Amino acid sequence: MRVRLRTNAHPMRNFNPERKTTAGKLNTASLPPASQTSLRRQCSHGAILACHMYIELIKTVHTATVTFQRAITELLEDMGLEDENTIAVTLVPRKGGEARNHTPSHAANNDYIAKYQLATSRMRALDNDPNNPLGFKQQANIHCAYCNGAYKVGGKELQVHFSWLFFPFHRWYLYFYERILGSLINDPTFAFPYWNWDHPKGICLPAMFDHERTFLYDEKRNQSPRIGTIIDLGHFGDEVQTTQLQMITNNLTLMYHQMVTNAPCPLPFFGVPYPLGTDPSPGMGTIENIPHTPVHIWTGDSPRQPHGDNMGIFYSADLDPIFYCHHANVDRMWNEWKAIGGKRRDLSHEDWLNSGFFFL
Ligand SMILES: [Cu+2]
Repeated sequence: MRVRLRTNAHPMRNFNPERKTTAGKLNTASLPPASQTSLRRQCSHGAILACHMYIELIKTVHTATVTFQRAITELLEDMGLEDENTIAVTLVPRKGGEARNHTPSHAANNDYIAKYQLATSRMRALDNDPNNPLGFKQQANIHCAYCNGAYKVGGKELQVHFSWLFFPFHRWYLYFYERILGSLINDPTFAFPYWNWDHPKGICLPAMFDHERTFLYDEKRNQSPRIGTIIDLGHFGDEVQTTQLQMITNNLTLMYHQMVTNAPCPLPFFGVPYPLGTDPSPGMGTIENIPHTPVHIWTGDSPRQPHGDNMGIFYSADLDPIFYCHHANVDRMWNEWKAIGGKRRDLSHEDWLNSGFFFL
């Protein structure tokens, strides 16, 4: 099946257009210059301000009641947000389709997790026929094919990372995957949870993926950052020794810069243009670079696997079910970014709009 961007569409996540944003409150002028490396090492007053602004930005768009963790409580208190225990996303049905409510993974209930486990187990069972295109491994192969040189255009590798193809390719990829899961449990409303790593409450490895011998668990995953470890959204291999509170602060600061200061208009956010037949990998957008890539590296099993399998390298990333939960949140950033306002809107270039991908 081939899909084209122009077919109107972003069926996966349409956020309620009536929702209010806090765009008017943002004051980028008061922030220090965006230096990701220095921000990771220190927490200035400006960084705290950026965190606060990012919290302001996201707290208008979530609903879910969750349990506070200690460090998170401290941070929220520090920011005067200690009563803020409801976050959420409101979704509207796509045209002619059923509503799909995407839940942050930390707020998913047991019934939902059981459903997700069941759908994934059935998808894994389809691997009994290695040629079944709906099977877990064949689905993973789709992503592998688009980033490990399976397709060539004009003699050049076709690559869906490191350019403006990153967001649209992954959105369509998740869209079909989600529909397959839903069809396997006869629930057309089934929707991925999203790993809410940009919020203090979702900042650890989601618990539903960390139960050994279940269908959402993956053996090839880094064993040290498991439940309770706060993710480092700037992780490129080095362990950062710091407090939990500092790590959360760093993360939210990075998010603020990648969503707001470093991406005031479309190209810095989506990535460098990649027209047909030109060299692949011209350059990443802000979110693809950080935190998308660090989350992959942080989750992959680099201590035990030579290439950081599964999540830490393209050919195997999708063999870890958490890939989809991670990318559901990456995809969410696309909508969140546009909701900030200003010049933040979709690209209008013909080359981008006419991009197409095959999924079967
Ligand atoms: Cu990815």
